[in-house]
Amino acid sequence: MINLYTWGTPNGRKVSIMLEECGLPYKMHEINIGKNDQFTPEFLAINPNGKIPAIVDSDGPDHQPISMFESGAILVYLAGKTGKFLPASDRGKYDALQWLMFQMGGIGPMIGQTHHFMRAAPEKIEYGIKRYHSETRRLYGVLDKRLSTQPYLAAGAYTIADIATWPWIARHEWHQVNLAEFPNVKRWYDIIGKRPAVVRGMNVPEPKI
Ligand SMILES: N[C@@H](CCC(=O)N[C@@H](CS)C(=O)NCC(=O)O)C(=O)O
Repeated sequence: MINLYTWGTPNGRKVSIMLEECGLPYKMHEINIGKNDQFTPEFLAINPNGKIPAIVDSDGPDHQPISMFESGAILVYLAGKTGKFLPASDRGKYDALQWLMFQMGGIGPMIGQTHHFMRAAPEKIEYGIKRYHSETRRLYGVLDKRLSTQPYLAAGAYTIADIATWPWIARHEWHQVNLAEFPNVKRWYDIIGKRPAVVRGMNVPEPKI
């Protein structure tokens, strides 16, 4: 059984989408980051970095338990466990991994900063808003160009690179990007958004009104 420690954020939903896509049974534990649940000793024992998502798989390598943090590493782990969503060929695998790293090092942190400066910061700091919004738009441009020649981000197939990126693009209204300006991203976004596992994974945990 896999225990998933998560909250309703793009990084958390990457993992719930992957678990749903792989058809792996899991038990979800809500870590309310607004209430600082991520800093309890019990959770820090699983992720010393104090951030969601994390998993504990009772049936890890050699059938021994394993705990994992960092959403990208968790996706690679689950792809290895199931043989799904990471191409078997070296060329396909490295292509998927480079786009996964592009998400982990670019899309996630930069859009995260855009959300912070646009929505969370107690004062509206023009410099921060401009800096991260223009970087966000630049990253959308990279995605759009890539998706103008490819159906998915990597290896001609739906992979963990798409699973990692999609929940961030799902927050396009938060970071004030009009998808109509990035038609290839929009096509990709619409197709993936119809996958039943994506719909289910985006409801973990159920959004609270
Ligand atoms: N690189 C990490 C980032 C994780 C992350 O930033 N998680 C956020 C929610 S999306 C969090 O737990 N924030 C709580 C905090 O920073 O205290 C990953 O991809 O797993």
